[in-house]
Amino acid sequence: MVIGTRWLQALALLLCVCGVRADPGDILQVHARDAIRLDGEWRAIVDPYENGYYDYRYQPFDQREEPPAGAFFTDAKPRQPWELVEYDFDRSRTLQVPGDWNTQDPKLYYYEGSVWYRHTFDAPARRDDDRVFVHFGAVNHRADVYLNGRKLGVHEGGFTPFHFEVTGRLRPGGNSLVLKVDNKRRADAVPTLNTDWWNYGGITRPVSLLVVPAVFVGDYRLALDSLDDREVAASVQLDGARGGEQVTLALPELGIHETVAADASGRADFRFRAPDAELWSPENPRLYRVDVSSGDDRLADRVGLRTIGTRGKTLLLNGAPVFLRGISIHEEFAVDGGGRVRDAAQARQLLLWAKQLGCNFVRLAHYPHSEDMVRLADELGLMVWSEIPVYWTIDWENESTYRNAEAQLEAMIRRDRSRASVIVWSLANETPVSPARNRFLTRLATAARALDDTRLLSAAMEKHYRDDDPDVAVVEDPLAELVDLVSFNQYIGWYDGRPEKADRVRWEIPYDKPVFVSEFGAGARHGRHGAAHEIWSEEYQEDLYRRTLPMLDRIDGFVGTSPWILVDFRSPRRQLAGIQDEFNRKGLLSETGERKKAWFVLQDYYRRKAKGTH
Ligand code: GCB
Repeated sequence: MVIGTRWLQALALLLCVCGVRADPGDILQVHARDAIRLDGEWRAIVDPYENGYYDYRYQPFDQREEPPAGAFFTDAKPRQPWELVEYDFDRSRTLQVPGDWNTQDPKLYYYEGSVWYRHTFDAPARRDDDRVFVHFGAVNHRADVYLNGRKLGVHEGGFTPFHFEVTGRLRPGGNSLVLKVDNKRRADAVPTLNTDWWNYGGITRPVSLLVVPAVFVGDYRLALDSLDDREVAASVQLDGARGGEQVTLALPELGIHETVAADASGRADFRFRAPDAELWSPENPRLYRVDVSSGDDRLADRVGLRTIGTRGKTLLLNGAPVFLRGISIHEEFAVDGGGRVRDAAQARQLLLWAKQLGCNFVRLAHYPHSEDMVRLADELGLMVWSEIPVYWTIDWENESTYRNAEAQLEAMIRRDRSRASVIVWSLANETPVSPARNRFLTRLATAARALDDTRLLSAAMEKHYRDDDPDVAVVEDPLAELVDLVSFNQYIGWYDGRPEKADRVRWEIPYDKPVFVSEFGAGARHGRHGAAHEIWSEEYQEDLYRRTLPMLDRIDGFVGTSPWILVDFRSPRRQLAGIQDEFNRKGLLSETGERKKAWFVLQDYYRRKAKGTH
């Protein structure tokens, strides 16, 4: 988006703030391009009073025609010896990007507020017509972004990518990119005030510059459309196109090379057969190289081909019944005292643990994880559930909250809809049934299907007990009508009675759809031993797993589970000293990767499921 005039800039700003989208111009699939990474040490100023943003009457500096030097985004220096400028990025501390701030400095551990980040860089080499974008993998939660003192826009939502076009705004050297990053929780945000995970602030995923031709591939998607005749459907969206441009899509290993002319909107649709293609599956995560090009622009990607669907209560991968041997994962890696996953190596370690457990499926909770995670899942052969942080008590009546949720859903789906690993988009987690919530989630479901009708929709729902029989658990929710996979979380033996209760509960789930148990679990401190009835002992957690798994096997239409959770994770809600110490202890691994006894129970169950002996 090139912003030519102040007026347009003001309008764009308004749109950004209200609409939550950073930029209508598209540049997706950045992993398939050469990018210039701006990662490393950035200068940072911690600004709890937002002194660099508001004047002393609490009026924002960035609404002024000529912001004063005191506005931090001007990245100013005194021009005269007597000039008062009360900050200096060059003398300020540094923070690592990508990275959360909480685990980089003990003083920032609990911090929720604004931090200014600044990075300087030279303009990349480009030809006359080339366009330049700055792309952010994720910033939690709100980012106000400025380049050379001018506002590029605002983005809200802590786990999805966004970008701005900066063509014509760069100086040859010494460009100043400034972000005000604010992770204050808000009742009307998504997620809302209350969550059971750490609210890591910062620029948590990579920042890159992308140089592309005037007309470039903004987005593309590709998926196996029909199993029987191995028909593949793909579409490419050019940005800056007038129509008529040639677009080529090739899968060289399959001998496919197709060229189509773009329509007036820059879109080119492809449909072809790939009779020799091997299908992607956890047992054989075959990926094929895909080259997409138009004019001088080219993307190089790798994709898997598979189908996912349901028939009655059966889940079908590539047309055959499949059982999801899953585990839930938070995007956190605290082995070395860190917090939010910082790089692909940490993401890989989490997924390798899941593989060691015998999983073929991971639930990436409770927000979109990094693109690395999903791409590694493609490579390692793990099916993925991906979700947005519509968690617990969202402000259901608030239209801007809805738009925020939908923007996050759209960004998640558009980023990952060519990933074979992703089989489920999930809309919500444990949300209380009400007419307003049902309307909100119905709209989200419609939006999700319009963006991608090749995957399953789900949501983690809840159960209740039948009034006339407390041993009969029922899953009934208007949301179940909207989704393809009926999923629910249940904590029998932890929040709900003792583990023995699992031995007698029966289930009533009145939908002709597959059933997935998206959470169960119990807390245990690694190394704490005791009898099976002693809470927090490894034996308690082990006993709960031993009793829960057979109970789940008794559910009609049960197609898999993702117990809570792979690794202990930080949560401000977990305050029991000596046991929790601000960690949710339901991990099968401690935060440093040590196995608890329940790990082996689940591993054994999954071995038997994999062999089909269960
Ligand atoms: C849940 C939530 C999850 C929590 C978990 C727990 O139902 O979905 O985010 O962390 O329970 O441990 O209470």
